[in-house]
Amino acid sequence: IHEPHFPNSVSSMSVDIHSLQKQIDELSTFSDTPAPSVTRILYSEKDVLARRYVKNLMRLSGLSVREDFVGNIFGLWEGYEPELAPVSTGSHIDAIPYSGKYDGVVGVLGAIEAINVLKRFGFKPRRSLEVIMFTSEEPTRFGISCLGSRLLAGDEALVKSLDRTVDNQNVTFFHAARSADYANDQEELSSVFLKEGSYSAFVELHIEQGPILEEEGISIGIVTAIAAPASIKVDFEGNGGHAGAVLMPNRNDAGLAAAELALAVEKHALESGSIDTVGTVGILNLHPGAINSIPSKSHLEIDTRDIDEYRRNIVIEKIHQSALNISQKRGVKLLDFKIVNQDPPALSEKSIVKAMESASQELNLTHKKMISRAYHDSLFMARISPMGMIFIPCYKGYSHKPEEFASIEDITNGVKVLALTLAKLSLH
Ligand code: HGY
Ligand code: MN
Ligand code: MN
Ligand code: MN
Repeated sequence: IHEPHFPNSVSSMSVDIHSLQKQIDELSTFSDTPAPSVTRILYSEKDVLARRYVKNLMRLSGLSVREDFVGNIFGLWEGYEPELAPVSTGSHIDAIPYSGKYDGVVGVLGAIEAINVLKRFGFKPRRSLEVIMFTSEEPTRFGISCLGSRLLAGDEALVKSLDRTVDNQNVTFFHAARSADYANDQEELSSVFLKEGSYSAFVELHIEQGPILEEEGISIGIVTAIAAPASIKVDFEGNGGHAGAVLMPNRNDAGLAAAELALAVEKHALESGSIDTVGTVGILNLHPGAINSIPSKSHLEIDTRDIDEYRRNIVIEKIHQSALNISQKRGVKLLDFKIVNQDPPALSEKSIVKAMESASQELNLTHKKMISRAYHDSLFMARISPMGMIFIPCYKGYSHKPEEFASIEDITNGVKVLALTLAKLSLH
């Protein structure tokens, strides 16, 4: 009979911080932009190299490794009751252009190290433990955020839409997936869907990507909810023409329509009635992009979020209304207003929040409950499994830029809380 093997003197759990730091640094070298920035795009040559690096680390930790058709990578440590639903943990390693080396990576390399910590300790998992590296949490290449975890959670409409999705070099999704040895068709993609109950719990370790923990000198964030993200693609079309010859009253400038809509996004977010509403126009392209040619086409992509889904949806409505008014007023055609995703928020499972809190307590780490304003793979794993997230502080809350930084002490604290939380959930 297996009495629970439990790390009783948790303080002696040891994290190999030098190897972990070295791995974070090595992984960051698989990048399409020069250090200290990191750019690692779905199915690119650097992404494939980074995947190989992670699979190798999983194998070195004695995990049995498998991949699904969209490229989610799983590393399993079988428990002594392998028929029970496993406990899973993980995050992503893809990186948006010119970003940092900790976003997502801490939750993948840190999860593998958490397994090493438990093995070093002689812990025997009851429920198997599975580390997941999710494919493409960032929307960079095909405009879809959390592609891997959305598919694990099951999304037929997404599989269909991928069949006609191309990136900005006009490469189709399936051509890119095939080039990285993953899915060839929709049927293989649908085989990725997981059944409800596949996991008894999912826990993600991630940098906060906000300033609160550092400002308040708190070591661990216990996430209680993840904000509701949405993204919209908009295309305007006007007549364009010669910048010198066309007089102002005769213009229908698609560039100015986009600029006015971008300001409207800011206005609607500011006037939502809550500080929790945000709106960003991170992509704004003008065609033909010549100084002396009036933009005949404009393409903008809008990211808007809120912890309150209803309030966020009102902002989306107002943005749509503004786009129609601007096109009317300026005689510019609104070619397309496409809501790419409009996701509900997710709540963490109470029992997992408790496990993370008691793990922090037992490790004598200060901690606080908080919401995540960034989205994560946890947002979609919450659709098929009880979910929890552990935050660690990051320098000035910087993220999605090369100055992103988390100290090895904070990463070590996060790994220990993750290891102890996984141990508790595995014995549950
Ligand atoms: O944008 C986000 O919230 C995530 O970091 N990709
Ligand atoms: Mn035993
Ligand atoms: Mn990110
Ligand atoms: Mn992330």
